[in-house]
This record gives sequence, C-alpha cells and structure tokens, in this order.
Amino acid sequence: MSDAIVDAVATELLARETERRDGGRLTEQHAGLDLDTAYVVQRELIARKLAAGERVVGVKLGLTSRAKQQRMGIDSPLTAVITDAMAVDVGTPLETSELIHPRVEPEIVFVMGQRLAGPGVTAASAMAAVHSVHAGLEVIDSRYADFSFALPDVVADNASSARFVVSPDGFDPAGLDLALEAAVLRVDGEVVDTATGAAVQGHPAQALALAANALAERGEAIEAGMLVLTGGLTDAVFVTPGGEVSVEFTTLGSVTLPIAPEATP
Ligand code: OOG
Ligand code: MG
Repeated sequence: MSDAIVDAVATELLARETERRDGGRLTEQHAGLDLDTAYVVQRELIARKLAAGERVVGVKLGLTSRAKQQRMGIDSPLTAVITDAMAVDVGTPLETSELIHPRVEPEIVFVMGQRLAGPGVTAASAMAAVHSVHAGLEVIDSRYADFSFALPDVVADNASSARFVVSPDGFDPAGLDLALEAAVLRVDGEVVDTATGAAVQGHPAQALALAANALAERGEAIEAGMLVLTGGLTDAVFVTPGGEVSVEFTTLGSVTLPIAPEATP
C-alpha cells in the first residue's frame, strides 16, 4: 500500500466535495487502489474532517439491500463514518446548492446503548446492544460522475456520505419486528417505493452485526451513543428544489426532508 496513493485519493475526493464537482473513478487512475487501501483512504479522509473540527457521531452501512446492490452493480456491503457536519435537523430544508447531485434513501437507524465490538457478533447480540430504533433518511452525494464506481472507489469516498436526518422518536428494539417493519417512500407526496426491514440483510440487526465484525478487522468498534445507519431499504431518489421526500414506517413513525427552493439570484 502506498502512502502517496492514500494522500492523492483523499485530497482529490475532499477537493471534489468542497468544490461540488464529480469526476472519474479513482481506481482507473491508481491501480494500487484496492479495497484495503480504500479503507485507509476513508480513515485519512475522516481524519482530515476531524482536524477541520468535525466530530464522529456514528457509522453507516452501504449496499446492504438488493435494491441498492443492483442499482450500483456491487453486491458487497461496506462501512463508512458519519460526522456531526452531516446531520440535518428534522424540518430543516436540504440545501442542494451545497451538494453535487444528491439522492435520498430511507433507512432504519439504531442508537447504540452499549459498545459493540466484533468478531463473533450475531444479530441477537447486536440487537441487545441497541438502545433505540429510529426512522431516518440519508442523503448520498457521490463524488463520482453518475454515481459510477467500483467497490474501492465508493469505500474511499466514505460511501457517498453527505447528509442524514433521524427522527428523534426512538423505539425499544424489544417491542419491534424489524424484518416486517414496512417503509413507504414518497417524493412530493407520491409513493415511489416500498420495502420492509427484511430488505436490509434479512434483518437490520444482521447489518449491525456485519458492521461490528467488519470494523473489528480494522481494529475499530461501534461505541455506546453512536448512530448506525443500516443502509438504504430502497433505491435512492433524486430530489427537486422546492419539493420534499418522506418515509413513513409502520411503527417507527415518519421523517420528512423538505428540499430548499433554488436560491433566487
Ligand atoms: C453508496 C452508498 C450506499 C446505502 O445505504 O446503501 C448507501 C451509493 O449508493 O452511492 O449509503
Ligand atoms: Mg445509505
């Protein structure tokens, strides 16, 4: 693994994010950008965000549902890191002018009650560490043109992370059947997709276990108090300024993300 590749890829991805521009796959420019190197890039990119004042608030999984895997042409889940700068309060409009080509996807979100560290984490032991379950929407914004990437590209790009909104209403995991928890995704009031929690690795707790075990391979754990975004239940949808995206769950409630109107010159 080359430090020069890690530096070059992290620098380019952060520049694309800051300058709101996409670009080609970095695996095509750097033959050495394999999966292990990509996770080192992701860690470097987060380290630079922390140095700029951001704070880690949780982890996310990507490509945990078939809908997402098919759209992206990648059948392997991945993990990434979320920071406070990505959090949008419920009711606050999404400023698309700050982003490149945002898309929104519905997610089931865990707030951790206890530290969860692999290896050997099962869905049951993962669920036992969860404090509460919440409805969420994630805004992804790939730094690659047309969201076209190979697995190391998207891992290096922190899994297209950009923004997220989580409902403050938390539910005790013991009282829920998350595999059967249904989600209805609406854009501007029209239903565009539906799914149940089983779309995410059979059960969102399975995704949580997967994250804990994958992080352990890199010497990391999921800490108490952290958020875990378990992965888009459906394909992500593009948004239009002035519109809104919402997800309504059976028992977790609803989250609506208004999209800010285009700024008038
Ligand atoms: C990668 C991010 C995937 C999810 O929930 O599957 C992700 C992408 O689709 O650009 O956040
Ligand atoms: Mg997601």
